[in-house]
Amino acid sequence: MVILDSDARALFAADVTASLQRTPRELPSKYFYDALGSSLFEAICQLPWYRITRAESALLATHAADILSTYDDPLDLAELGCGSGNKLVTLLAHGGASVLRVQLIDLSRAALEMAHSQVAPLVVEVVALAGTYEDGLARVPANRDERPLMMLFLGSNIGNFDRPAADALLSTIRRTLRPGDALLLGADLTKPVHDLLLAYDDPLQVTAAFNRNILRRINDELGGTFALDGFAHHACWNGRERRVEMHLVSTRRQVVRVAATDIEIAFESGESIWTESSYKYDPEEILAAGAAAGFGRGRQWIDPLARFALTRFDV
Ligand code: AVJ
Repeated sequence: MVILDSDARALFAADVTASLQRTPRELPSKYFYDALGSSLFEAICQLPWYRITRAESALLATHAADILSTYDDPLDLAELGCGSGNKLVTLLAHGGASVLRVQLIDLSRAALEMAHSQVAPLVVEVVALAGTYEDGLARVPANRDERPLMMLFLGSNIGNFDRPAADALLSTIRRTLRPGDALLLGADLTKPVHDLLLAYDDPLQVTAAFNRNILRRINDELGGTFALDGFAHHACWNGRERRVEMHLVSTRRQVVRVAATDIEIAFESGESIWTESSYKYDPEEILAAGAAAGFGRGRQWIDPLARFALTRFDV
């Protein structure tokens, strides 16, 4: 297993420090995914109120052969943010295509190990890259051969980026690919606000634990002094931006220190840390974003009940 390591802890410390000092205060959502955070996310995927994963897996299982059609000869896959690897297994099991090499990219080593062990028996070779999407995209070309490659960017991970950043990421993906390659993009669609809020503020409070875990992680890895009971999970719909936002709201006046960068932050009661945005899309908007990034017209598979779309863009 190939592991990339830029100085992850130093980057984490610098990002935490800069974003906590911003107005409004923020924390980058990519730091949710340490071993515990990735496990909590896997639990979220099983919640009845969070339908993204089930809807997407069902689309993958039903349409795998169609999604991988046009590939009569062996191909390679690469997945940005593979998590547990469950979706790759679904695609490989139902696709009927011959996949030689799979490149796995994820921030969490625990997730990578799990994905690696699930996917390895089904293909010839697995390359695992621990790092950000940017790290992974920079490495993918060096780890491939002449075979066509399908890049997977699933689970509505694209929803964590604001629209300009999502467009920029799609362009980067497009530039990483070559003619004959493809991108399979999973994106959650706009739906009634009540359904969205239940998905991000579930009655079992698993999402609240997932959200607060970022503070636990700062405490453990950077010498933070966050009181985990001093921050409340809050999810809201921002209709103007068409995104669900997650926040951690300080329940009292309190001072928090982070030893790694020697900062001290005073929170007012009710002051929030914005931890995540999950942008929601319309099907046509996804096609337009792909076209703007330089892809050809996409083919879509939509779950009309859960309101989730898979789109295949060819290069
Ligand atoms: C994995 C980023 C797609 O935004 O829906 C789940 C993460 N956050 N519940 C999402 C998440 C709260 C998820 N993504």
